[in-house]
Amino acid sequence: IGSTVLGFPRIGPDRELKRALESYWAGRSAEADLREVARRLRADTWRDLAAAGLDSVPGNTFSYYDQVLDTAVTFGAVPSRHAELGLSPMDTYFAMARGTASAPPLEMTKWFDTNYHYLVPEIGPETRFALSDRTAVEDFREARKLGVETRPVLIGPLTFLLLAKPADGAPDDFRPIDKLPELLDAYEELLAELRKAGAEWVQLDEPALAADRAPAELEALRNTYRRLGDRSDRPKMLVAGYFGDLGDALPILAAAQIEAVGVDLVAGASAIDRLPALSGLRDKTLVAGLVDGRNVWRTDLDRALTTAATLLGLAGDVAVSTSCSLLHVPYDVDAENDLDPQVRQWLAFARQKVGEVVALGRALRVGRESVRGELENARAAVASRASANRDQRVRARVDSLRPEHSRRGDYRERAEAQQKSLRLPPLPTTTIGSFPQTTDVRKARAAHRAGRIGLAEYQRRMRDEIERVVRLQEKLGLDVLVHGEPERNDMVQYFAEQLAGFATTEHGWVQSYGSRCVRPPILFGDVHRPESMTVEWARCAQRLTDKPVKGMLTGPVTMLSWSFVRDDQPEADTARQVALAIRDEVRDLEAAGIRVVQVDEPALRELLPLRAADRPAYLEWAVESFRLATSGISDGTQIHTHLCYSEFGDVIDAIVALDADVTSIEAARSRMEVLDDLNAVGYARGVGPGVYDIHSPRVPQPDEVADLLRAALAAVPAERLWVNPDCGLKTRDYPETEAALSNLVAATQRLRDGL
Ligand code: THG
Ligand code: ZN
Repeated sequence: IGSTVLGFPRIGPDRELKRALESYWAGRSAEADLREVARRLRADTWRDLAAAGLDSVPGNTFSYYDQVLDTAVTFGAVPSRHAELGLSPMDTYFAMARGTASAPPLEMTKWFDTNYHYLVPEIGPETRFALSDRTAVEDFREARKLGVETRPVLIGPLTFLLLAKPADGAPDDFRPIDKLPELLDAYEELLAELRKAGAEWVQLDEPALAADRAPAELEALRNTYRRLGDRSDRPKMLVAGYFGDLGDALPILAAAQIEAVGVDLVAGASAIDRLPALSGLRDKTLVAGLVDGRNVWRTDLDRALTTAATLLGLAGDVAVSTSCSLLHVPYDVDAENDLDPQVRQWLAFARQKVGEVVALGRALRVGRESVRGELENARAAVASRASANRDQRVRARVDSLRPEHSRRGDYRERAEAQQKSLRLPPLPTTTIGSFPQTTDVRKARAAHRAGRIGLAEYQRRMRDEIERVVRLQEKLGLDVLVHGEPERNDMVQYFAEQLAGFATTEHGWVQSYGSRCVRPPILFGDVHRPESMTVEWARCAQRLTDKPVKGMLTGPVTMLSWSFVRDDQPEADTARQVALAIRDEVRDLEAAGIRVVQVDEPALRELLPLRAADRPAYLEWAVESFRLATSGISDGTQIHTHLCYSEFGDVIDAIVALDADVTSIEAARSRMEVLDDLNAVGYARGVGPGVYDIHSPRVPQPDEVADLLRAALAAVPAERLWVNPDCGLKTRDYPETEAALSNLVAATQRLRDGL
């Protein structure tokens, strides 16, 4: 295999696929146009990867939407509600991804602990697996025609089934993994076709092995690769496990009848010590994931070579690779024009990482001398990064922290002081923060960014918008108002642009799901807040009204989770620095007369480690950093937090430990059941279970909202129950927002009258 990468971005260096998809969905272009854009993206990727000097180029890394969805379609796992629509294959695929008026889409959820989201296959006892789509084979032939021999990448059968959920109506004891033997029939057929088409290698991705696996699942792993391995009419198999140490699955793979094992030596560096004991590796290729596939730092090539050298005797052959697919990083640092040259020198995006893998492979095969220049440049970058980034004032401040900095007064006293200051009615109403972003607002932001309007004109337009939003909330009769966030695009990006220690990119797009992308900021150094970030906007809103205006901030865990974070110190230390910057902002808001501050942590659950053993340590720093950010104020200032989900599961105790005065959560879809979950763990603070789903354009009727509130009142007393939508309103229109909020207030009033 030599040098390779496990996968590559596919949205296009200029987000060509995003535009082609959205134009097709809007009916502005034909299927053939979309296919042509896709064909070009694939061809460019193969050509670039081959030209860069990779010994083995991954194939089948393209997807119109999601690789898990592709796998479901490949093996015929199309739910009947989508199959029965009678659409073309392409439109059936998009119906599964996005739904239609009559058929809801597959559920979407996070791909392990990354920020990528996949579609959850629905598997029931009736699912009939069969090789139904031959895209993987066609992709191989297409590349070969262009002169590139690829190694088709497939999701492994075990990971596919472990990520699936039982279809509606499946018996309670049914598990998708029960269908493994039938699925393997279809995999065997695909492997045989790939072999027939001429594929020498195939890559089967099994990242599910980086999470805790039950003994029966490990047994299924053994059986899977015994069965597939036994076939003679198949390509050689590389089974790649990534996103962590494979734990008990590693010896099983080492002993399996496969030709190569891929290990993630970045997220799972602990595996290195266990490799020498695995004699099964002696006749296999060890594909060493030495280049971080999901962060943006340039690799310390000397260190990687040292690691590679220790591996040489342990396996039949050692190949150099990325730790995981490069799907999770942007295309090209060279596309950035405004990056600080020093920071730029520390970075490697997908294209640069391909170069690193090639250099490492050459150093191993031909000798270090053959890549002397690359090694020297990398060494200089590593040295520069190690000597920069130290802000002694930030470090001294973190070092001086004591436990009392993360503690607030007794909740009952806080609640009393807050009620005295805020004088809220029972069942106070509020929103989560953002109001619809009108075209005028977007235009003003873009014009300011491009220098077409000056700061004063920009601020005037934003203030006008804030005034409009405040007046609207007063008219609707809401109790705790917000300024509406017209000045913000992405919340993490907004704060990153203002904090020292963060860089933002122009073109650093990473696919989040389907056609949607984010540009994660790069947290490269010690973080502090040179100036207040939100105070002027909040003050502007508070001046307009006697009602309390809520200040809106993003919490430290979410800032980390949605950024590329430095890897030269523990995340806990980085989180503390970010927390202190937010703490300064919370205090400045309080000093400016803002009596309610919301610190959102929608990503609290997202960073949860894949292995249960690692979770307590994570939750400890996550909770501590939130408390550090929110404890620098008087009892009378009310702290809210917002979490974008309702199934707390593993984080419910942490939510109690955050010690926020009010927590708003998603609940409309789970019919207030989350309140019982919170009661069960002794949560006794304010809670705002979302009473309507902002992800849908549907306007809830007052009766509906009143019913939900009645259900909520059965679990939470009126003094603690807040009334709010379940998330920000940024993506909605004004007409529906006004109607929904008006109904929300009317329903609340009805319940208040009955108290
Ligand atoms: N911000 C950041 N990361 C995130 C989210 C976020 N990760 C998790 C979650 N939210 C992902 N959800 C979305 C939802 C919408 C979009 C992207 C991720 C989206 N993006 C625009 C697009 O692709 O057209 C671009 C947005 C922009 O201009 O910045 O709609 O909220 N950091
Ligand atoms: Zn939310």
